[in-house]
Amino acid sequence: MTRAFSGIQPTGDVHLGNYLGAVRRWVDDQHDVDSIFCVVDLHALTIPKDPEVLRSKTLQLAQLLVACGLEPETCTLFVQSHVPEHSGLAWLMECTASFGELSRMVQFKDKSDRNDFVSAGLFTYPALQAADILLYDTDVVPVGDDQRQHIELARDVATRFNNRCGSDVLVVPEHVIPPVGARIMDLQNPGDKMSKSLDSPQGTVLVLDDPKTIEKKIKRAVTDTDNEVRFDVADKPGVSNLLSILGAATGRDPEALADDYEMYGPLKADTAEAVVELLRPVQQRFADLVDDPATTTQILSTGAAKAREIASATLDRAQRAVGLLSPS
Ligand code: AQP
Repeated sequence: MTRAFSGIQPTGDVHLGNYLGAVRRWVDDQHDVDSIFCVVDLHALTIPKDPEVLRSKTLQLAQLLVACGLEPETCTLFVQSHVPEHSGLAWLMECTASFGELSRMVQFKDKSDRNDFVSAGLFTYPALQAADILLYDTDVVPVGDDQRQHIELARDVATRFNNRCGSDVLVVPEHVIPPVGARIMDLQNPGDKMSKSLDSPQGTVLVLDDPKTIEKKIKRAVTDTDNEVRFDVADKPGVSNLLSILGAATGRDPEALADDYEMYGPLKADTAEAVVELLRPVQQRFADLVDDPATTTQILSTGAAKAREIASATLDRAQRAVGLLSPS
């Protein structure tokens, strides 16, 4: 069976971009592929965090993923730091990726420009991400468009490792990026992608925003003055973003949807309504789960044990292949 692996950082509140670009497809495909999903808390450390906030965001994110529809009896859901093999393989990947490759990562450039303190971990984190993926003999990595470059790096690093060690030690994965919703943009700055760590509360629709807030944010989305509804990302980024959101929420083609509208008002109203309806069941399930942390903690513990079985075999194989002496 094809194996899928993907992760999400507990760096803030999950937004509509995370949901449409990644999480919803994890949920939709979990019965068709062997699915492994991870709350990547080690990645969240690349930018300093309050320890208490990180701990509670990690649990809350796991609860939200279950509320989104991940079924613990169907897929494997765990927290990255509960499986120490991630750090073990990351070192081998850091020693396989080149300084030049890591320097070319667009996310590193963006995030290092936005932060006063730039950790070494922020620079090397694509190598940890490669390790996350490669530990599970992953065939496909369902992600949003912003992760394309990192998955390419994981492929290059796996191929180089295999070439150096003279065998097929690591499976070279493919990324899977959705045709619609792969890059949801900030509603106030449609030139920037919607992001957890960008300080743009009015431009970011959170999965747990109440219906009135969602409606307000979408109705105030930046468009332009000519009132022509057309899907044209370069010329009309704000309008195209709304069409993408509506298309992703309703399963329709954003370009075709444009023909249904002559003015921005109705487009915004329909987009807001579609998003509210899409998120309503998630919010209801989350409300049931949030006061019962023990259930999610148990799910994560079972998930980590399942994940470790696969991860420890891969790490051992990679360590032997690279020339590390076996302890026994
Ligand atoms: N705007 C987006 N549109 C579509 N997909 C998106 N993803 C993120 N932003 C968008 C996808 O969500 C998954 C989880 O993302 P992540 O937690 O690994 O972090 P990220 O990609 O760096 O996204 P954020 O929300 O902007 O977080 P911060 O601000 O912490 O970096 C990934 O599959 C991603 O592609």
